Amino acid sequence: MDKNIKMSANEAAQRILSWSEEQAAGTCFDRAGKLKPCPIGHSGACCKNCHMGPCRFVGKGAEEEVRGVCGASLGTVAARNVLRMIAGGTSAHSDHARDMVLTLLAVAEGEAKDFQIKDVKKLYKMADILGIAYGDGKGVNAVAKEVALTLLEDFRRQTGELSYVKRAPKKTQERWKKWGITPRCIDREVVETMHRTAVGVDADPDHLLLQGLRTALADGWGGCMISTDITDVLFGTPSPVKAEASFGIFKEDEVNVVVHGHEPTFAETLVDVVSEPELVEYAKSKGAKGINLGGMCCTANEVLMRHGIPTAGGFTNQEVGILTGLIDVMTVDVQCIMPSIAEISKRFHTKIVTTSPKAQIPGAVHIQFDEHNAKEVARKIVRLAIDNYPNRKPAAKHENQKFPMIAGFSHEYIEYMQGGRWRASFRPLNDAIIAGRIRGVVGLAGCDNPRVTATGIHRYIATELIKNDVLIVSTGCGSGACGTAGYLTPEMALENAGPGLREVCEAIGIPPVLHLGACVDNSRILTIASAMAAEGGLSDEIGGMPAVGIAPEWMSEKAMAIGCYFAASGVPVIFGGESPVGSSKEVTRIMTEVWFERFRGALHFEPDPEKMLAMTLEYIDKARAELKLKKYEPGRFGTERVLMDMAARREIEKAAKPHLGLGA
Ligand code: NFS
Repeated sequence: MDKNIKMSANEAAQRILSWSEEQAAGTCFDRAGKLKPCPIGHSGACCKNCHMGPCRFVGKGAEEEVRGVCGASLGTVAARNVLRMIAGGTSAHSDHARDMVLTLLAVAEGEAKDFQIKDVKKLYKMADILGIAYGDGKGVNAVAKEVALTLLEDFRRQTGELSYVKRAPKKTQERWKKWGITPRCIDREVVETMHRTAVGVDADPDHLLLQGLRTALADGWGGCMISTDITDVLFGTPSPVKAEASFGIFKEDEVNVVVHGHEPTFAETLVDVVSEPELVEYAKSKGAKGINLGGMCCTANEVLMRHGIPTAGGFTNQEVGILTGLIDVMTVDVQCIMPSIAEISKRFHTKIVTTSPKAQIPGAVHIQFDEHNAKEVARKIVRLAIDNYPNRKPAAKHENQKFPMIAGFSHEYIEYMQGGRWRASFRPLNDAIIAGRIRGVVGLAGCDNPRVTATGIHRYIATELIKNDVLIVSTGCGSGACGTAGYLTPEMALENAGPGLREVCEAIGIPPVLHLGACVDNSRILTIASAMAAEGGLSDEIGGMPAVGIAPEWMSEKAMAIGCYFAASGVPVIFGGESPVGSSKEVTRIMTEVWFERFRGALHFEPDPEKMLAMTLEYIDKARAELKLKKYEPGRFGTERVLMDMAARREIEKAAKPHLGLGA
């Protein structure tokens, strides 16, 4: 068997990678083969927070006897390393969120003419939460301005609490208070984390890790949630859309523009301009039939969720996409962009365009995007792509494989789909769990990773969980992995789901894996879990729900921040791969047993996919037993309220204009 077979579980990627080997075009898979991770740093046993080191904690008894030059123990060092990852991840999500707040402010002040507020209802919902008055002749922009200014405080407030903390169930908030981890704001928590992990400051692993959780909560209930909300307000709250995924989305006879990175604003502008008749005519003048927009990673998820723009998948697909030779321009903004794409693109005609003032890549063209002149910049980049279309080189590897998919499951839509516009609630979901029709819920998230068979563990976990009647909500590259495998269709439920989950999916017309959006949209899982707690019948806090978070192929610091905010919120989380704190038994115990005792969440690291699955089901079944729910038995359900089917929902809404959505 070709060794590339092991690189990616995506068959089209395998074919392209086999071809690329002949061309000796290095990809992350080749580099992962050549660069073995340092086993000392990989398990958290290396400290480089000052220049007396790096100090490496190796040998027998390292945990008990070995000390760094400053006297720090292995537990201190392993905990500090985790904290710095959390701070890095929180910074990434939250800096993105800050830009969203500033864009909302610019729109409200009439300074970003190419954007408007699309979801006024959601803006008012935010205003309600933030205690901002609206109506009574107060204009939408005035409300938006106040919302933006209030949320800016969440970055710089020195005392008090993050605004969105109050969205969590009361009991969850009480746990945070008790352990002193309620975040004050975003920037202060990140700065304090960097301070406390500097040489000679906080040395108590448990005390350090509590600050890690506080910072992670600032990420989840701050950066991520703010980002999701404002993106919905500016560009529309998602509802289900049909789209396609994998490398076949690139068209041979059209100009292909690909958006890659994380920020939605520039990509939204591209969505607007690519259909402008003048640009389409210009593309035709160069021999193309039209302009085709596609995406990669989380920028892709943003425009997929709202417009059905097709995706070529997640992190490990970015270089592979370029190897198709069909991408005329790839725009990149921030995060998860391999600098190597500029190098690999030189073999073809592809132009890489960096658009953020924060990120430039040697070998790429830099055309800076600014929300004040958004469309102008977008048109310039599309013209660049059109001019580049005739330069395509024959030596490349085209692929036709693509799968249909359904995306666009916002919190709001999930509520709507369970009862229509007038009876929207989480009751039917809770009832289905109570009755054992749905055994539990798993958030399948995080990166895909060239250190394993990329996307393969996501697929395995998704397949096995739905067989076991576990409903999956997915985000980020987890969604990409499922989408490029054809798992995001309702048919997937018919073919693979257990009998209870299948019945629920058929009744509502949904896939068994619900695509919730980008990684920042993990915040949608927090709001869904809070709504389930408020609905009653299950746990009255996020902790104790038959729910687990899994990031089977994680690699980014952002994933660490996410895993920790779920753990602090009450969700047991399982990450794949070797543990980054594996060298310290003490830190491992705190992150699993101690956190579970205090918050009912935990963060485990488990490289074996089968064990990951077994742990997940065990957590779910234990939670069911503690909630005194019916013991899960495949195909045998208790009684509960009937889920609304599409016909019943339409009946209720005859008089009202139905919400845009799947089949509605
Ligand atoms: Ni999340 Fe999205 Fe993917 Fe990992 Fe990177 S793209 S923000 S970090 S690699 S899931």
